[in-house]
Amino acid sequence: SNSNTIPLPPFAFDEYMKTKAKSVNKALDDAIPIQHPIKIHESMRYSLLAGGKRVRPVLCIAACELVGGDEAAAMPSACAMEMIHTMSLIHDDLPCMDNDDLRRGKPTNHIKYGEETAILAGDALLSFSFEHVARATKNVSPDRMIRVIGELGSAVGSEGLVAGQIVDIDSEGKEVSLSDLEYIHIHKTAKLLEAAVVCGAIVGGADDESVERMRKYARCIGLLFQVVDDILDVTKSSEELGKTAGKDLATDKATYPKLLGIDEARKLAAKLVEQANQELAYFDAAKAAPLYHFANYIASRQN
Ligand code: GRG
Repeated sequence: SNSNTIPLPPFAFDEYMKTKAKSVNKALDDAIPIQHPIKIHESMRYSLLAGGKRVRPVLCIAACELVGGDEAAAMPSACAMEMIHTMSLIHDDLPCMDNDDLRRGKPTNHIKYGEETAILAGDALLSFSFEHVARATKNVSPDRMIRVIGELGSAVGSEGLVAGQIVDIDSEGKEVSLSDLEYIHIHKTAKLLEAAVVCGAIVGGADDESVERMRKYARCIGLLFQVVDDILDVTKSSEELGKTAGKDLATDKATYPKLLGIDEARKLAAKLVEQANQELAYFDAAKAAPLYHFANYIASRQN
């Protein structure tokens, strides 16, 4: 699905991801120390430090650096993105939602700590994400900080992740159209990626045009993430099962390959990479290298 019209600028992306993820992990570890009451802080840290890819925080930092800001300015916002992402996973795994026992290769939060603690750990992570952005961000104007808080709130709430989740839950067992599917993914996945990129740009000092370009870029890669996920679901399970129809086609969950066919789904993925690249064309290519590579990384991941 890698049909970029623009050749990727040379850039050591794997190295970049590794280095940035490492400093994010350190900042997350420092942000939430174990303190009284021990149980809730342990539970928050258990899921937060369970080894995700750190896509959202690294995107936040990359957006900040693209417009001339430094890593330190973006780090509290970057951490907030991962706190919110983690809390959404904790709640998504609960028995009343997806009822999952495993996440990132480990028992889910409620399996390890019990449902009451898992719900509270999610709530505490969400609340702390805002507190952390407000208290720990240095050398960014109050005006920009207020915009960041607004972006965060709308990414999470009833026009963001929560909207995506409720529509997803309500569509279970029903016929889902392409536009329903897009709505779910835009809200469940793209909104937080968008907030990560936009908040990074804002704290980095971006002008309005740059912020909006990056917002569009983020929407494309957010949707791309899910289209690729759906394609992998089919191709992986057909390999595993040695069949033409993968597990995805056997369940009643709506996916892009199911609604469009695998070839059209691949074309859509290619189109989204191209659109993302078009938004980046506004910026200096060398400076935007991390974001070009991000789009390519999301498009071409194999699992
Ligand atoms: C936000 C208040 C509030 C409640 C939660 C449960 C819920 C509402 C929303 C569900 C959100 C959800 C689970 C979206 C899916 C997001 C997604 C694409 C997860 C996979 O992300 P990766 O691949 O995972 O970045 P890692 O483990 O690498 O971090």
